[in-house]
Amino acid sequence: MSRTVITFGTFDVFHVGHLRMIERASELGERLVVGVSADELNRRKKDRDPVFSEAERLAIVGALKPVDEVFIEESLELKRDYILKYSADVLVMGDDWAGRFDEFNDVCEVVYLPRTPAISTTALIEKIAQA
Ligand code: C2G
Repeated sequence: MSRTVITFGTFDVFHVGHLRMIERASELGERLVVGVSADELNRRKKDRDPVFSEAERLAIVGALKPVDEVFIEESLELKRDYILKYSADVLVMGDDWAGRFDEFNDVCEVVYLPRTPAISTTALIEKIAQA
């Protein structure tokens, strides 16, 4: 049976940690759907504007080979609706969110994958600012 995987993220200043997460998520099924955080959601989560707009981040993630479908994630509270809307069998999140989405175990499998060490959007922004 074909399995749909769903994952979420901001994917701002796209880097290899993002890519590895998407590649590993896609290996858990046949179809990968990615929710890209809205600019407004990012402001609420991280207290800053993303470097790239939601339209740009959506275009970058949507162009990746392992990604079948992208959409804008408007709110963290809508996760259950998104899982059901895209008929996801597996929810994949980075382990920085470990345990936070276990409540969706009733509608799909919830998997937390380890983050790639030593790389982050925040660290990249700081490195570029200092260059
Ligand atoms: N990631 C990773 N390794 C890194 C950095 C990020 O594996 N070094 C993963 C994160 O764990 C996440 C994805 O890449 O699964 C996207 O990362 P972010 O853009 O930082 O995602 P975040 O803002 O945490 O958004 O609904 C929840 C969110 O929208 C998650």
